[in-house]
Amino acid sequence: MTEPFRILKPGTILFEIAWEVCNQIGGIFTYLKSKIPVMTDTYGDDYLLIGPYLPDHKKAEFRPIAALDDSAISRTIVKLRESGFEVHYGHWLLDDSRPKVLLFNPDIDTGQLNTIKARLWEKYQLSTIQSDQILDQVLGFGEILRLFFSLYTECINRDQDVLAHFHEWMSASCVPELADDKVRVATVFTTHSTLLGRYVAPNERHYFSNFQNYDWQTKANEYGIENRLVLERTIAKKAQVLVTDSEHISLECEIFLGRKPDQIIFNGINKKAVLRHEVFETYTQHREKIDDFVKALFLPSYPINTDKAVYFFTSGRYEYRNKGFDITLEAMARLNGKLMRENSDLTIVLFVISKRPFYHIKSEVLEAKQKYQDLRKICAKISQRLGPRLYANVAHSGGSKLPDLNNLIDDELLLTWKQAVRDFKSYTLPAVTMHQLAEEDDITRFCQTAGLDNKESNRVKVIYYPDFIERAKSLFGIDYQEFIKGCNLGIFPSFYDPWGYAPMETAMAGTPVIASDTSGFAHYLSEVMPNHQAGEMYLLNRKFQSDEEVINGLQEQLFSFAESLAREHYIPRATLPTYVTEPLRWKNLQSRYHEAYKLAFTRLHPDTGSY
Ligand code: 1S3
Repeated sequence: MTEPFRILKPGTILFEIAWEVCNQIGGIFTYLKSKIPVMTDTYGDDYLLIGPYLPDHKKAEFRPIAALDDSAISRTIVKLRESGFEVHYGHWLLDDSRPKVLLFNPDIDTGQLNTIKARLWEKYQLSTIQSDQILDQVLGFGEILRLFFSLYTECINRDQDVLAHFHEWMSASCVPELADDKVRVATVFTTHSTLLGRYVAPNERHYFSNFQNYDWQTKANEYGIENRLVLERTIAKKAQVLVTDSEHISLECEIFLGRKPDQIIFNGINKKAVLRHEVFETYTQHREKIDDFVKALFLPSYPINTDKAVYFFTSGRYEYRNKGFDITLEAMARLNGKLMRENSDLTIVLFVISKRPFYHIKSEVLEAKQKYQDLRKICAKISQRLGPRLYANVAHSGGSKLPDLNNLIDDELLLTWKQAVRDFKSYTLPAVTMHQLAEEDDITRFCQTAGLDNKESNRVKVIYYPDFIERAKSLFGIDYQEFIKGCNLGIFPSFYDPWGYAPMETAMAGTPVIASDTSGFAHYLSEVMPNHQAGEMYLLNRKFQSDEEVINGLQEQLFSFAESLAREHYIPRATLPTYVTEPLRWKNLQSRYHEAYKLAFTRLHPDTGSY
């Protein structure tokens, strides 16, 4: 048997730490989920993840390990628990692997928190007098991590190496002290965005022309995030190795964080991109499920022909402007106006998928789904009963003419049918938002004011789905990956999206994509495939165009896409060539991390030479 490929010395323990471990929020969750299978294949039980234990954690995805053994991890957990910290140890239940995870409750004792704050002020002039719940949790989580690594390195052999790979500032507040206290842990800090970028970009029109001239302190003050930024800068400076995922964020690191990243490592994918013959098959299969839901929602109010409808979608973390939801909605509203004026018979359904706080799925939506299913059952029953009668009639009459089907239905069946049709009918407009939101947001407000309210005459219908699409609880009966395969186009005109997993996943799934030139993925594409000749990839120039120009351009693009799709029978699908997709597979990106990890160990032990 050949040894599995390892990029670290045998016995090295590798921890990956992120706020999104067992906690889906945005792209870092996708990053971890897609990377984990390769990591567990390579390192097995020497690979562990650490995240925060939060009240609304998806308990279903975490299976605790009941009995602790005599391992270093178990002994460290016991010590942490004895010190009063809440530590959960178990497996993260993902589709393809079951990595071990540690979850720390970040809500720690106030007295303890104050001691940490005083220490951080003394050591790093990090002022946290003006704190908030998130920052307190970040510091609490960091403190448990600091203690964890200090204790853990005392429990293992002196010659055993430990590497801690942190993602984003929220998971990494312990990094400066780990370095200064000389804890035997090599640290790699990957920043997937910068705090200042996330705050400033959506609010400043000429962000991409101006960001290189910003003074980080002035901007941080302006946006009220100085304490967080000082923390982020200290982490970036003290980590042994700093990594980021795109050229743009690398520049932000230099300007806002005061350190040029050691490496730019693109984000990867786990599975191969779908092949050409698969894309049509999977499209039809998943499209049917989406069709069923669209019929259930709209048919009670008015007729809709799903055979001719065009399905667009956009998705991502709820950052209205950063993810380009504002641009997508505005372009769709204008497109709706144009199609109405032209009396077009096109129907476009726009799905907006972004997790928001909600109470429950709206009862009218669940009812519509139930009634549609009831109606389908009754139709099946009628056809079952009618079949033999029709056959008998044809056999009897010699089949010279079709009988009046009404005469073949008995009263009981007719009554059931009429009742079901009556129940199915609705006199209100189909809902725009599928769930009862905890509060209105920019998406619902925009739809209301722009008349995207699903009335019959609208040519653009909207289905706002404020939750992650997961098979077990999704209204479509499929998961997100299947859902995107059943749509016609993904629209991602993001303004600030450092890498952009959503457009990448869509392209890999074989669905055409409109992506903005501000995302790292689109930038990568433009470099390796300058003419986008091999697929339905459309690049939107956002960096240096005004919103008005972008909206107009997008509206035209959407119009011509929808029109040609409705007119021609050909359904465009995108397949990216392997020279584009293969470099993005995690198994091929691993060697880049190898370099980063080696560098971290070399810097941790400068006197022993290179790793
Ligand atoms: C970030 O997650 P987000 O969706 O908040 O990290 C992702 C992974 O690197 C990246 O794809 C995305 O652009 C960032 O925004």
